[in-house]
Amino acid sequence: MSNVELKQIFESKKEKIDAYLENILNNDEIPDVLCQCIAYSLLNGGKRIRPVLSQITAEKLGIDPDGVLPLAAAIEMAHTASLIHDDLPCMDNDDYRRGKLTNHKVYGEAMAVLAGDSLLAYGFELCLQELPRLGFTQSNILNALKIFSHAIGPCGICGGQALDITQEGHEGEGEFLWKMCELKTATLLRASITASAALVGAGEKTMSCLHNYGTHLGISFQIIDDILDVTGSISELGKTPGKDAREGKLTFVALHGLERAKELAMEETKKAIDSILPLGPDFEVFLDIAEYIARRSK
Ligand code: GRG
Repeated sequence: MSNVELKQIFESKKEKIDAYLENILNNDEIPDVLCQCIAYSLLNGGKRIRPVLSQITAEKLGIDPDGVLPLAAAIEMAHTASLIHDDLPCMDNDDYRRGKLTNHKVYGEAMAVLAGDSLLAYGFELCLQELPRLGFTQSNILNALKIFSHAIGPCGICGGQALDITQEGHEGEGEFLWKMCELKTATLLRASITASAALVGAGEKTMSCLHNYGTHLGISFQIIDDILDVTGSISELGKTPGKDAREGKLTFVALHGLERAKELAMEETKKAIDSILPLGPDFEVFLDIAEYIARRSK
C-alpha cells in the first residue's frame, strides 16, 4: 500500500473518531465549565493514532470498525487524560501542548485534574453503556476492558510515569529506560490494538501476534518521539517554544545518541513487522503502519 493510501485511511478514520468524540461531549448532564475544560484538550488536534489503530484492527478481523468506536474513543480519552496530567506543575510542568497553552494554564490545576479524572471514568461509562448495545458478548467486552484498564493503571501508563518522575540516578540505565518506555507508551498503544481484537473475539494466535506487534510498535513510537524532540521543530511539536521539554531527561537520544536511537527505532520496527507476518496477507496493512509510524515527521 502506498503512503498516500495509508494516509487516506488514517484521515478517514481520524474524522470518524473526531466526530464521535465531539458528539459524546454533547451531554447536558456535564456541567458547562467542566465540559469546556475537557473539550479544550480532547478536541484539540491530536493525531488519533490509537483510536485509528483500534478501528483498523477491527476491520482486519472482519468487523465494522464503527462498532469499536466507543472503545477507540475511551482509549483516546485516557490518552488525553494522561497528557493533561502529564503537563501539570507537579509532573512535567509544561506551558504548551500541540502549540496551545496547556489545560491547567487556561482552566487552572484543579479543573485540569478533574478533566483528566472525568475522561478516564467517562470512557469506561461509554464502553459499558454502548458496547453491549452494539452486540458484543459480555465476555469479549470484559476481556477488552481488562486489557484497556491494565494499560492505564500501575502496570501501564501510571507505572511508567512513576518511573519517569523518579528517574534521577538512573541516567545511564538502559533497562530502566526500556521499562519506562514500555509502561508509559507501549502499553496503551498496544492496547489500542489488542483490546479491539479482544472485543471482536480474536483467537489466541492472533492475540499473541498483535500483542508482540503492539509492544514493538509502541517502543519504536517512543524512540521516534524522542528523536523528533531533538531533530524536529520544537514549536511544531507543541512544546514550549525555544525550550527542549526533555532537557536533562532520560531518553533514547540522551542515552544512545541520535544515530543509535535511529537504529534502535528501525530494529523495533522490524521486530513489529516480524511479529505480524505469521498472520498472513490479511494483516499486511500493519506492516505499512509500522513503516509509516517509524517515518513520521511529527
Ligand atoms: C491519567 C491515565 C493517566 C495517567 C497519569 C501523567 C501520567 C500518569 C502519564 C503520562 C504518560 C505520557 C505523557 C506518556 C507519553 C506518551 C506519548 C508518546 C505521547 C505522545 O503521543 P502522540 O504523539 O500525541 O500520539 P498526540 O498529541 O498526537 O495525541
